Amino acid sequence: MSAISPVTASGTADGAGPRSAAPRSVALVGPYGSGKSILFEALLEAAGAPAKRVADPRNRTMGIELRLGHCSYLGDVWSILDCPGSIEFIHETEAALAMVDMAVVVCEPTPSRALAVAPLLKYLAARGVPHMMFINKIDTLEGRVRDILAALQAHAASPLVLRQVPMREGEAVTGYVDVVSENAYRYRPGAPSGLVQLPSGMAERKQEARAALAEVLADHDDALLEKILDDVKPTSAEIYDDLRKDLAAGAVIEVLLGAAEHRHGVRRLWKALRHDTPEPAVAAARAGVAPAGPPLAQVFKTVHAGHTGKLSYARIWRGTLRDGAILDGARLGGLYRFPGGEPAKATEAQAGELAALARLEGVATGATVSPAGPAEALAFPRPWPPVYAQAIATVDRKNDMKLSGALQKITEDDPSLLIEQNQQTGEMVLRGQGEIHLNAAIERLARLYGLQVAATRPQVAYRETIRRAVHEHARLKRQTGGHGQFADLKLDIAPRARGEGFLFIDKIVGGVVPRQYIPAVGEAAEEAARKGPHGFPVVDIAVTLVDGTFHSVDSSDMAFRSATRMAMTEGLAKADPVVLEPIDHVSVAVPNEFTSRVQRLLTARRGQILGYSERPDWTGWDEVEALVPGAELHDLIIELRSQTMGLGTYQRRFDHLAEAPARNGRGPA
Ligand SMILES: Nc1nc2c(ncn2[C@@H]2O[C@H](COP(=O)(O)OP(=O)(O)O)[C@@H](O)[C@H]2O)c(=O)[nH]1
Ligand SMILES: [Mg+2]
Repeated sequence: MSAISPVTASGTADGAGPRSAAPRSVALVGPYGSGKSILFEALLEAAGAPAKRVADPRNRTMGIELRLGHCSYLGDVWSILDCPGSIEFIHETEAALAMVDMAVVVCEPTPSRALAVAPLLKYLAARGVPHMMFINKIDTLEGRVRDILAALQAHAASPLVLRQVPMREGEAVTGYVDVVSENAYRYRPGAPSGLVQLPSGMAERKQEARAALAEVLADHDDALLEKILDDVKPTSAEIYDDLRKDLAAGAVIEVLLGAAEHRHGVRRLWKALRHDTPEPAVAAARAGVAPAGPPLAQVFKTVHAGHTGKLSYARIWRGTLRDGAILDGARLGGLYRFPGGEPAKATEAQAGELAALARLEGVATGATVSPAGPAEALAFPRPWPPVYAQAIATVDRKNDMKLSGALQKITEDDPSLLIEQNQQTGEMVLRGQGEIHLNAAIERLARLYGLQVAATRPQVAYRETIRRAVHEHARLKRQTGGHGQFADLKLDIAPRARGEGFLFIDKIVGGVVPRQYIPAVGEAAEEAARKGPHGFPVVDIAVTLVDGTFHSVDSSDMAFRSATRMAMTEGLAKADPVVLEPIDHVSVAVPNEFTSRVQRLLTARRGQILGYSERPDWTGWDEVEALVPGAELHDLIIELRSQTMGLGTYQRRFDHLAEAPARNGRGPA
């Protein structure tokens, strides 16, 4: 058992209220570089469970690793998740958010960076996950907090309420005034902030913030509203109570300030978490977990670590899970908590906690498990549509059989990866959220399954067609030894409209080609169309058998097939063949300040802009629609992200085939 054990908590001096003794879970989310990992470390440190700094600097800089930490703060047990900031691992973050009781959105103290948290705020509001905001790096604050708040508010569905007013000396933020308790605190290096006298000149700003907070809360509290109308000052207890209820209901978003790196505002955040994070039963109800029943856990992330083997990170939704339990037919081979962010064996984990379950072979990410046998299934966030693809092939072809099994496993671990065997190109295509995401998957294939794979740009599924009708005569006459081969036929090969497909028409009259050979002609014509003069499948043609002759002894199915092939090969080459390329309907979502840039970007990729409109329910965002050749989409997401602060996303679907621009008269450009 780790050092953590739940204890009944009692109220503390500030904002005392009913307190939870049940373990709770919180996720730190926010854009890359906003300071989540440092805040994670600071929270653990303040709770007496100091975390090691992430050893691998790449993990820190790329923000691709989800990290779990456990601690107890003032007697309450907490599981804390440091979520990846990289958009390519957004599915992990969304999965984590479905598992926690509270989310802390960490953001930069700059109005222009507010846009970066918009997608998260949308997601949290849509999923009903209670959340607060932590404006980090307050030591670098240049403008006014109210301007940051206004910028953030534009992307939030509920009112933001400021819990702290910064105290400044010159430009520097030296502390804060707590809007509810009305106490002033000065930041102290390496120590909790100290209570100080309210600086002169701050009374007005504090009053203003408090009135603004009370006004928002009064929207859901008639008694409070009456007090405000009667000019009676609401008590702190009333405000604390309302704030907790409204926050849990998603009706307000409280905003805290701090500097994780300097450990400023960390205890204030802890107290807010402790006071305002709902009971674990609330998240369980949101997830659709029935309140009564056997212990139940849900896996939200799967990793394969060196010495611990497969680890399934899970939320315990109900009851207590014990090491050694039989889950889904597999014996639980260890249970880990992460005091200070490092794995430590535990004997059990309780409802409300996040824990890592070891060696649950065959249990996929998103699955539920219960020691009582097959568990009730629960919803799990759907991955975003893939935006990036690579064709992969084993370096050593004899590993091909092993590859499909391994791919199956890695998609079980990470549902945001998709595998597709392309029928036309024969390639195995791996799809996901970007280069880093796919490289991580390829690295797992090597590390876990010993598979070296080469990744290449996937081939485009080109087709071809003809632009001119031709009449072709083919005559097969062979005399070898005894039996000869004879077939003679005339085909009309003509273009059809786009999308009409292949058609074979039999116009033989008077039995000049006997009935029994005609199906062979039709089949051979269709087969011959599978590879046209440019090497691609030929589509949208009509082949008409108009005439022919036969020999009563030497004619056969085989002879007519051969003659058909000859006629098709010759005929298609003369029929002005042209390569067709797939054109996709692409819908790009971006903040509207990037709309015209995106239009230029798509145009440069031979896109035809269809128009743009406001993104439904996304104030300040547009959706640009265009028809773009599939050949131009391979790295679209990379350029799109680099031009839109990483915020642009797109969806695509096949729309139609169109003539590809010729290169030297042949083949796709
Ligand atoms: N000035 C300042 N920098 C900070 C603060 N917190 C984090 N940083 C810096 O912001 C950068 C990103 O921090 P990190 O925790 O890795 O961000 P993450 O990507 O959100 O996990 C690092 O260089 C930190 O040193 C802070 O409170 N003040
Ligand atoms: Mg990080």
